[in-house]
Amino acid sequence: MVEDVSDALSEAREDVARFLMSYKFAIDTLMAKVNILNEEFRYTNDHNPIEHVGSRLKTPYSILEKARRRGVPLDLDSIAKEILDIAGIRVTCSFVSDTYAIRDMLAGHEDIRITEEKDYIRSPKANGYRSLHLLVCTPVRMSDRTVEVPVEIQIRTIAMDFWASLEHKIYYKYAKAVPQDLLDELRTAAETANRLDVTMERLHGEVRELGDRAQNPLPGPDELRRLPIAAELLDALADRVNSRRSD
Ligand code: 0O2
Repeated sequence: MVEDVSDALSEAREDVARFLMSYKFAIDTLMAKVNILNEEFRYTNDHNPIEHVGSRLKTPYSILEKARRRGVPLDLDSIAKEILDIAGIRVTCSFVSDTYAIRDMLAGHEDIRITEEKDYIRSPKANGYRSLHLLVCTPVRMSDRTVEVPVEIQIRTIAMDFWASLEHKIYYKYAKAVPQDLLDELRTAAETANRLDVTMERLHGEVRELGDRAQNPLPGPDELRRLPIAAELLDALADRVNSRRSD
């Protein structure tokens, strides 16, 4: 009897380990893709949109807790169908426009299928939370089969990440019962973080424009003359000036 229970337990532990393994491999697969983007930008572009990349695999305890909270039956098939953020990746970007650029780059991968997008940047949560959430599916090749594994990708700016990390800590410190005045301050802080993002994006655009101008200064008169349309215009102008002079 004791042996039966012990066998059943070790079998269940093995099932859970195998179940979680596919999520870990999905994270590894996607992290490799994001890291390639990161390296590529670091070496070949003047601006790297990626500041930081992290990942996490939900713990069995956290998965069970979420399943119980959501009323999901506690078997692996139901959990696989209903709990879609067992694997998570977070990409922290410099600017808001970078978050969408990263989304588009990921969407361009043939083995990344975006199944859901929650844009909490354009439509922030009531508490002020902002982030772009993508639910994606990616194939993972195991020894005997290929499985499609869901991964939640959160893409946000440094300012959004700073706010979310602190809000998360406060939320847990107060065991999810945060006093109203603190909630109000958090909302105000989220608005401040948003203003910071807007300002940094504008400054980034201005600096970029200055850089472009330094590299491609406005054409001088000789260069202008070489452009057919400009030469035509200059000739027409010269004709007009000459005809005025002779009047
Ligand atoms: P962890 O430890 O970060 O994974 P639910 O998953 O039930 O909360 P939903 O609608 O399935 O709700 O997911 P949603 O809205 O896409 O958010 C899921 C994840 O986004 C959360 O995962 C957080 O990481 C993050 N998030 C969402 N809202 C907030 C928020 O108000 N504040 C902060 N700091 N983070 C948020 P987990 O599982 O809660 O936590």
